Amino acid sequence: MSNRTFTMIKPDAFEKGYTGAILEKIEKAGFRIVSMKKTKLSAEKAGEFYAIHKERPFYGELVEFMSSGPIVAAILEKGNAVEDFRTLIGATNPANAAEGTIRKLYAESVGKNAIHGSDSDANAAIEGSFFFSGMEQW
Ligand code: FUP
Repeated sequence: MSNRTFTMIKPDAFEKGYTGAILEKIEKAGFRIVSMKKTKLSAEKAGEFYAIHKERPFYGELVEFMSSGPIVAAILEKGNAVEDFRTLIGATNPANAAEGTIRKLYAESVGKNAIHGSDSDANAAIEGSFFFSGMEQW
């Protein structure tokens, strides 16, 4: 069971001013913020982050969107972090997301879906290291 995961509040949610509400939901669900920063991805960096999706038809759009504005990146801590956080954010497509989930509340489409959550312990470590370095942070 993992106790850390990685998240990004995506440009759509940041732009609409949902950052505070989303962070409140995350903390109320029992996650502790280990590291957090507001930043902006270059297209190159966004492409690198999502390299696993390079062959998918939506890759170009995804990279363009993720580099279109500020994001908030964070490392979160809680028992069973990866799985519990995926439950909290809901399905990739907000149309399929459960009531009360972050994507149901704040996402507008499958592409502009408000928030990212790592899908495995291994990816949480890789993604966390992409934004944060130093033992005190990860
Ligand atoms: P998730 O793990 O829920 O973030 O979803 P995926 O890893 O399958 O997809 C990563 C990102 O690609 C999504 F957050 C948004 C984007 N995407 C699309 O734009 N269209 C799709 O059909 C699927 C994913």
